[in-house]
Amino acid sequence: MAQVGNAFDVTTPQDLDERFRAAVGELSPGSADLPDGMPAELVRAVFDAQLTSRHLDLAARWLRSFGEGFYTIGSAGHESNAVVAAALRHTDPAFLHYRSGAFYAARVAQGGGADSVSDTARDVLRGVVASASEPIAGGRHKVFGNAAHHVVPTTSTIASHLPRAVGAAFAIERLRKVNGNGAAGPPWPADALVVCSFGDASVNHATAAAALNTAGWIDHTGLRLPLLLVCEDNGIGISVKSPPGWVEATLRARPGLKYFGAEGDDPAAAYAAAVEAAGHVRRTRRPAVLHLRTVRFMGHAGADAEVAYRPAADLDRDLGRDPVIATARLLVDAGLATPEEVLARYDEVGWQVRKVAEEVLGERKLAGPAEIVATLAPRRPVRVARTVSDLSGLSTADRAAAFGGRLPEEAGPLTLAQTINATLADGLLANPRMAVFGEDVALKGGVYGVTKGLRERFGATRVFDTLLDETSILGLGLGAGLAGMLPVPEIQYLAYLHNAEDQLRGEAATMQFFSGGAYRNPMVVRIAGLAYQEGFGGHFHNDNSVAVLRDIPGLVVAVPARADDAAPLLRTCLASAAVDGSVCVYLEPIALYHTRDLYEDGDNEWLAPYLGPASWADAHVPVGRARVYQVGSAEDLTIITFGNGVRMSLRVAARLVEEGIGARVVDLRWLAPLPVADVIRESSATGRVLVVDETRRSGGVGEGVLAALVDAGYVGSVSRIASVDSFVPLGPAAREVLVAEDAITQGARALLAR
Ligand SMILES: Cc1ncc(C[n+]2csc(CCOP(=O)(O)OP(=O)(O)O)c2C)c(N)n1
Ligand SMILES: [Mg+2]
Repeated sequence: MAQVGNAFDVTTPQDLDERFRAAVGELSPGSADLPDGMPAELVRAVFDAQLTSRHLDLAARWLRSFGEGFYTIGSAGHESNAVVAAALRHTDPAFLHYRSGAFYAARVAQGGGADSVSDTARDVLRGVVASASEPIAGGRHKVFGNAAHHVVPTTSTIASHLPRAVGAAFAIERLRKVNGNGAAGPPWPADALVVCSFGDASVNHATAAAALNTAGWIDHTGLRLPLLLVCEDNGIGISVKSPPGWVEATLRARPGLKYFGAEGDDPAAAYAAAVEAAGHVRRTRRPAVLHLRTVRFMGHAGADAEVAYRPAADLDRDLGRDPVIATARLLVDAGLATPEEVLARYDEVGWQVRKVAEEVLGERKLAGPAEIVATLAPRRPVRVARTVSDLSGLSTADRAAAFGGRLPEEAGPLTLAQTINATLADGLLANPRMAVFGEDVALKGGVYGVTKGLRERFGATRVFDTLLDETSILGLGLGAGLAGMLPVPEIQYLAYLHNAEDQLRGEAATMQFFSGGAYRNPMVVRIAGLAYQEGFGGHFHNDNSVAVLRDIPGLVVAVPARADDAAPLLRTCLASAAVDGSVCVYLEPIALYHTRDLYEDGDNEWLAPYLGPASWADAHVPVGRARVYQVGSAEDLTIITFGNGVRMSLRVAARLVEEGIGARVVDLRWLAPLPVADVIRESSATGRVLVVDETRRSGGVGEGVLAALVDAGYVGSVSRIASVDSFVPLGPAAREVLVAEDAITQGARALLAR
């Protein structure tokens, strides 16, 4: 053990091991009473979980030492979190911090398997060695996750799991009401609570601040939220100390959150605090935070030399607060075990863990891209189509009631906005677990009236206004989807997606990938976006950038340009979310919401009648299928576009016909996955392609179309009209940067003149 004076300059696995043996050896057996409510069995179970976790950390370092382990962030010093698991039920969904290893071990033991030490070790070490047999992520990441134990995997992005945990707690309460409609129960019992752990530095993250605020806000409105937040406070985030007292001050200051505190090196008191906190949450269905003070051993991760930034005295002090030694002391003080028996158990667990480490290190790793992406976003288009066609049975009487006596198919031609409204209503009617929510969607019915009347017809449980925070809106969707709802959150403007984007990218899109499909977040995120609003808004209401959505693996992005596509595309998204757990973005072109005309004023050509359920099967549009308009001979030119570009291109194509030029206009309809087969076929049909892309030249949709053509070996001519790499300015200047009809016309002529 390296020593400076009587302090350590770095804590190694050997230090921890030697220190444990020495400290236990010095204990003298006693006959003290166990604290009230803490039976001997429970202390033993907590101790076993702590030992398992400690030895897993040591094993991870051992595996790393010869290149067979790929993850060394450990739980050593945090093992007091085992008492939190002990205070909860096996069926309480848990979203865990990466140092909640002892919680995980205790949870596995609660599951009642024959050998919980080996079972835990196998789960965790398969993650460490990236084994394809790892039970939840299949070697895609080292996570704590196991559906059989109701542990939902979390990502490494600090605090990003908190909004989802809020959403899951919200949904558990919401589903109690929905179940009154006869729907199946949620995956968790109705009296479950959600537990979510995180570190002390994480408290400061915007995402954590959002979740803590949202939990308090929900409570303040009188709604119930059975959420137990657990801050595992080791006083430091990598190398940056949390200012003394800050974490407690900020957690205590949160309106709506009841604060409980506990010291990790006092297992009896920590357990009592956890029981009290959990009891409060379960009984009152109101959120609470348990501030569990821990220590951190062996640095942040394997390669972290703490000595560079932590005074030796700090490390020494932490070693005096080892939670595993504290539980050993409790056992010995109470006469439940002699020091020798404690050490014997320590070694026995150590051998079991090491044995599993040796077993798993040679296991097969993921092989090849196909296996790796197999769990990313599985799609079953036939089932999706069948789900849509099954809706033909929707009762006319129910629909008449839901639509206030006037069915939308009898209302004459509708706008894009009216069609989306009617489709959402039919969706809400068809699926009692579907919920529509966001800023201003309920009482007001949306900034553009798209959700008008839905709250009146379906009630505030199904259609509701949220607080103004996009991170929390998406988080509610993530948690609600996990809990078995079909969430349809709205992001009011595309520009405001960006500050919350990680909830889509890091959380939603990764869930099936990191959980082998055991957990899914079916979700259809409606986003109002794209440019060309006449006389309104500037950049933030006319954002024309979707680059941030285009490269998220597995994400579905639909853009309906007109009413008769809006309904089938939305139904497909809803069905795909329900059937395959797809994460879908339904991007609504604001400028086309209320557009009525196509070629000339009053022609009403941009409207379309709404089709009743009997026609939905025929009208079904699978994910990734484009729409083709043949204009004139349709032989001279292929225009590939989407959104506002469809209307502009159709207008241009109509004028080109007068010049004797026949064009086919391809509406991509899906920006992800791109309808590559349709694009190639329609491009090859004319050999001349004009990409009309209202998003930016850099990172815009057009880049993807051009790349698809090149990849497919397309050999014809091709050119691109795209918007300028700029933010969209206010007023008429917007036209200077956006794709305009003149530019499309010139682009077409230039292409034909080549
Ligand atoms: C959003 C984000 N930023 C940065 C990181 C890199 N990082 C990983 S752990 C960590 C410190 C976290 O400290 P704390 O919340 O106290 O947890 P601890 O590791 O101490 O248990 C940082 C900065 C990250 N994972 N996510
Ligand atoms: Mg910390």
